[in-house]
Amino acid sequence: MSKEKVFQYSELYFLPSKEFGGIKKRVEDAKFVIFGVPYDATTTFRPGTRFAPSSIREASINIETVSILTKDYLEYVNFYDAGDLDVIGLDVKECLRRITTTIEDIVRSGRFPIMIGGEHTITYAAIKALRPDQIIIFDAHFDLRDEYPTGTKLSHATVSRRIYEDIGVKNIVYLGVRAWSKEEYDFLKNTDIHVYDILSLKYSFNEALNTIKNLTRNHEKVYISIDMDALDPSHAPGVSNPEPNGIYTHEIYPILKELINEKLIGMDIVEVCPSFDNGNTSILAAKILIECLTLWNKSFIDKVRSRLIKNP
Ligand SMILES: [Mn+2]
Repeated sequence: MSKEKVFQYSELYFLPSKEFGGIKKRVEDAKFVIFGVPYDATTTFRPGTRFAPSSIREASINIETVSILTKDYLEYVNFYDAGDLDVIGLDVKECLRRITTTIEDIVRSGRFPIMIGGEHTITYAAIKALRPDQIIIFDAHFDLRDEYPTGTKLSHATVSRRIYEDIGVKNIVYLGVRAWSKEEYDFLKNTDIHVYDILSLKYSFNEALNTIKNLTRNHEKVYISIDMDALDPSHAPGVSNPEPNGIYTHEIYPILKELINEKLIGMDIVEVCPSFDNGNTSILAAKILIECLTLWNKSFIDKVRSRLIKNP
């Protein structure tokens, strides 16, 4: 007997389920698969990003599911929230191995992964599985140290260095960076890594947006990683390593609108730290995910529509 038949008169008495947006869908129908990675074992400053997936889900069921960029509703997007990976307490290599295997499964089934962290280290595993030809990273930091702390090669502060050197994805674009070490700066000088520093975003926003528009043009497989500390601490206070003078909420929306198209093959949102949040960071992360999902979904619909117009 189906659940609908059992709860014929009382169905409305139940709280929304804990899936993202409170929306329960069949995995068979899904184009996108969301999963959480509650992992923060290499965190060096404010701990607690392991609590972000459930906190962001909680936020998502208490806000409206409408996207202000597309005017679409999350309910119309075919996504499936698979829950969280069992990674708390694992050694970092095993955690990353589980993520890579999970994403390979999602891709093999013809779907797109969306990962909710957890600390930024988890992006490494997604890149390993997906092998994009371009990575766009929103971050206050480069995460390009060779070791951090000394002797540690794989951590939240070295993740992009490992992606660049070990996986070999060289086309990295940074948005919102405003804090680095001399070692990272010296390393950057000998690479083609592209940086839109925060001052160009802040003071020449329209110019920066115009160049951002063309960023994905020559690429086929794009991955986007959003470290919530890219945003200003006044907008996103609950992160592990806050850094003043960041991107404002009204600035990230038009940027996402330019970047999210049918070339996107996966994305993550990381570094929300509920233990240091007043609640706003989880809500903003949930809202950004709603905007991203509806934009991404719309890009596929637009592509099919333009094909139909060409070949009716
Ligand atoms: Mn960061």
